[in-house]
Amino acid sequence: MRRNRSLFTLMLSILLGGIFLVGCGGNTGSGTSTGSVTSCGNPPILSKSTGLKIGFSQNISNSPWRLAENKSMQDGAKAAGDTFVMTDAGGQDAKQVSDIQSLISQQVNVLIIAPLTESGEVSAILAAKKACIPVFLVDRDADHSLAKPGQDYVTFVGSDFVKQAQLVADAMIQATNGKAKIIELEGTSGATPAILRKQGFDNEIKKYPGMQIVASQDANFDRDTARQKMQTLLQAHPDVTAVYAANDEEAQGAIAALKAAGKVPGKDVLVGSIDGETAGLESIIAGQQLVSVTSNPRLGPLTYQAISDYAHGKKVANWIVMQDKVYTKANAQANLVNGF
Ligand code: GYE
Repeated sequence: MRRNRSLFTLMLSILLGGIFLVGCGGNTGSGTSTGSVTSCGNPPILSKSTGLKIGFSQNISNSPWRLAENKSMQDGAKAAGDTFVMTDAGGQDAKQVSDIQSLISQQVNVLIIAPLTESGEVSAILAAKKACIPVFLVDRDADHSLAKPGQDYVTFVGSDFVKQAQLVADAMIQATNGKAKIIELEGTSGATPAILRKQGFDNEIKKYPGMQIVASQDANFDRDTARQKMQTLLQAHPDVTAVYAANDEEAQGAIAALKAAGKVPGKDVLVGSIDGETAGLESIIAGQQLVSVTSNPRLGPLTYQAISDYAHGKKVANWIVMQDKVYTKANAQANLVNGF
C-alpha cells in the first residue's frame, strides 16, 4: 500500500513536471498566459520559412484604406513566394470568428488577422494557438487582458493611434488659437483605433479650457454614417467651429453634411482627421480640410518581415510600430502620390 502510494506520488510529480515544462516552453512574455498551453510553443513556433500557406482574415473591405491594406498583404505573400488565402468578414465579429475557424481547418501555416474589435475575435485567436498556428495581428490589436502578444499571438503590427489623434488635436489647437466648439466623430465601437484615438484626442484637448467637445458619436469609420450623424448633430449644434473625425472617410461625410447645411468647410468649420487617403489629401489641397495624420495601410512589408524573422527564430517585438506622417496644406500636393 505504502509502495503504491509513493509510486502514485512519483507518477503525479512526473505528470505535473511535464505540464510545467510544456507551459514554460518558449514563453518569453511576462504575466500569466491567457490562452491554453500548447506543446508547439507559446506562441506556436513556425518551423517552415518558405512556401508558406498564409491565411489573411480581413474585418471588412469597404474603403480605400482596407483595399490598400488587402493589396499590401497579397503583394507581400507574392513577393515571399507564399500562397495567400483571404476572407472578408463584412464588418461582423461572428463572421470573422467563423472565417478564422475556416482558415484554421484549411491548415494555413500562418494567420494574419485584422480583428474588427478588441474582444470579438479573441476566441478564434486562442483557437488558432491551440491548433499550433502562429497569429500575427495587423492594423488593430486585441484586448491584452484576454490575449497577450508574445504568448497568445506573435505580435501586433500597426500604428500608434494615441499619437495620431494627439497630432490632429495639436493642429486644431494651433489653427483655432485654443478656442473651438468641436464635434467628434468616433470610429467603430470596440475597435483599437476607435478607443485609442478618442483617448489621444480627448486628453490633448482637455489641456486647453477654450477647446470644447460639444458632442461625440460613433460613425463606424464610415463615410455615409458620418454624413448622416453630422447632419443631425449640426441641427443641435449649429455654432460648431471644428470637426474631429476618426478617419478620412468620416471626414468626407462630415464635409458633405457641412456643405449641405450651407457651411463652408475649412472656413466656418475646420475639419481634421486620420488616414492620409487621396480624398483627404484632395480636401486639404482644396482648403476644405485642415489636417490628415496618416495611418499607413501598407502593412505588408513589416508583417512579412516579422513572419520571416519569427520563422528564423529571431526575437519579434510585441508591437511593431508603423511610423506615420502629418499632412497639411504645406505638403499635401507633394504627397498626393502616396494617397490611396
Ligand atoms: O484608420 C480606418 C479603418 O484600423 C487603422 O480602420 C485602421 C482604421 C483606419 O476603417 O480607415
